Amino acid sequence: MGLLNDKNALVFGLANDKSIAWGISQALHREGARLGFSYAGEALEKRVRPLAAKLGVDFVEPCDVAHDDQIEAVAKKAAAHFGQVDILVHSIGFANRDELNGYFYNTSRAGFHLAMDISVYSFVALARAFQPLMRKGGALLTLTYYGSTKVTPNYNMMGVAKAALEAATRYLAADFGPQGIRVNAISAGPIRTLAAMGVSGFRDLYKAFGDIAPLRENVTIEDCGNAAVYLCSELSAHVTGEVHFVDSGYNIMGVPEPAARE
Ligand code: NAD
Ligand code: 0WE
Repeated sequence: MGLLNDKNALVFGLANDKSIAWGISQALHREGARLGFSYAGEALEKRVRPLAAKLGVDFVEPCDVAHDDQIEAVAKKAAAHFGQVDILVHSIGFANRDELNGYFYNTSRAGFHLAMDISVYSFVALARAFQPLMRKGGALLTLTYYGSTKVTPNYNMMGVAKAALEAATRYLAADFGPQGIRVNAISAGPIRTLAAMGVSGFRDLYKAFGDIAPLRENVTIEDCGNAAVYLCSELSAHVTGEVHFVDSGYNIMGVPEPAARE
């Protein structure tokens, strides 16, 4: 018996087998959920289709979340395919590369808008579009990062966007609560995904994390998957509006242990 038997789950943000969305998809599948995937655009289809095949997923639809009509279209297709949706996973974040370097005050107006649109508004828009398909016991889940509350060099505009995403999680939780639908976020430690690669300073940050975190280990997409099972199943009934850290305890540290600094 899986923890998610008879549940339909839609996952947004799958790019490849390194994606946090892939770790989450595998865990939801393991627990018996029926899955659907949505990917950003044409270029990713050839990566996402083989992953879908591995889990027997036959709902694979494009959706660039920058466009309301594409969000509407995927919701309509999901209604026809699944009838009802129990779980929606939002694993999407984007800022222009220019916005992830140097001084935060150099963030352009257009860059600010883009990062907020793709990384924050899309969660709100998806929640609204899928609300008619969701039922009591449903769950919405998004992915955030510690740079939302503590300054992380170069994370810049994404930190501001994640702060807004965490606030949006709380407001959505209040909106959806009366319908018995919960809304939570996983705050994951640094993971070597497509979105993290080539980011300046990521290597050093990734290494330092494993030295400083209480558990002295980096986190994996499988860890995120297991936390997602908890947050999307009855195991977390009455937990909503939360930011749940999957970070080896990194966020509790004020100052690194002397031994970890060597
Ligand atoms: P990833 O590159 O595998 O996933 C990011 C996804 O966002 C991709 O699938 C990409 O196609 C999608 N995306 C970007 N623009 C889009 C658009 N306009 N429409 C639809 N989809 C779009 O990287 P990831 O690290 O798995 O990122 C997933 C989430 O996890 C993001 O919200 C990220 O901020 C968050 N996160 C990542 C880390 C990390 O260290 N990797 C840590 C904490 C949180
Ligand atoms: O949220 C993220 C990734 C965010 C991200 C990354 C990119 C790189 C490529 C958003 N947009 C883009 N746009 C691109 O063109 N993480 C939590 C991973 C991450 O990214 C960082 C980090 C960490 C950690 C960027 C700077 C500093 C630390």
